[in-house]
Amino acid sequence: NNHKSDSRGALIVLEGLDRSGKTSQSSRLLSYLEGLSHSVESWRFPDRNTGVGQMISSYLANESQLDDHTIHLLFSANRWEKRSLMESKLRSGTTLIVDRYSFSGVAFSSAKGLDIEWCKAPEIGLLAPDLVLYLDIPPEKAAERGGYGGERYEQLEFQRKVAHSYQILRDASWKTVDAGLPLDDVEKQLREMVLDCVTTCQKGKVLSKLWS
Ligand code: 2DT
Repeated sequence: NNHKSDSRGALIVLEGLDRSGKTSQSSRLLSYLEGLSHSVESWRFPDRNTGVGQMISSYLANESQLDDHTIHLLFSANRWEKRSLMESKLRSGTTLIVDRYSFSGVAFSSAKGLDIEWCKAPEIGLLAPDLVLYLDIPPEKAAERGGYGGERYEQLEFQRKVAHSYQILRDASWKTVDAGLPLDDVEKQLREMVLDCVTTCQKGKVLSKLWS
């Protein structure tokens, strides 16, 4: 029996401003780990496929208006509705590469002026990532990259505030990569960090909860 009971997949989160390259790097990391025959899935939040996700999606498209607290709680609910599936995937050995998580929730809502502790509260008890990868890019540089889409939040002035919120949220456990570098260079750095984390979780590492 080569499976220790506590062997599991890794919960790996990518965070960063819009246009920092999270989505490109998520798919590259997925291919990389698949190539090494790891069981791996790529997830993203918001997950727009659920009922809650559809409400979020129409808010982001400016097709509906919601109070800042309300939308914050919907983003959080959207993670809670995936929590048990997330845990069972991880325990069955599947690594999850997640494009945005609770940190986006707190960074974006607190950038609007909501109290940061209030923003963190509904995230308490969600699974804590094993690794947070922060794709670091100055808001001005991100804005130069082929333009934002038309969604709410995709404006330089607001992204500056989000960058500031991320700075407050970041702790020593986060791994920061210079996302202004060419995609291949960023990927190379991320591969190493991710593989390291996957190996640690395979050997058995306690699955913990936010915020810890
Ligand atoms: P994408 O462009 O990555 O789909 O994100 N957001 C995201 C929040 O405000 N709170 C959250 O909890 C999450 C996960 C960031 C859509 C936008 O939604 C924002 C950008």
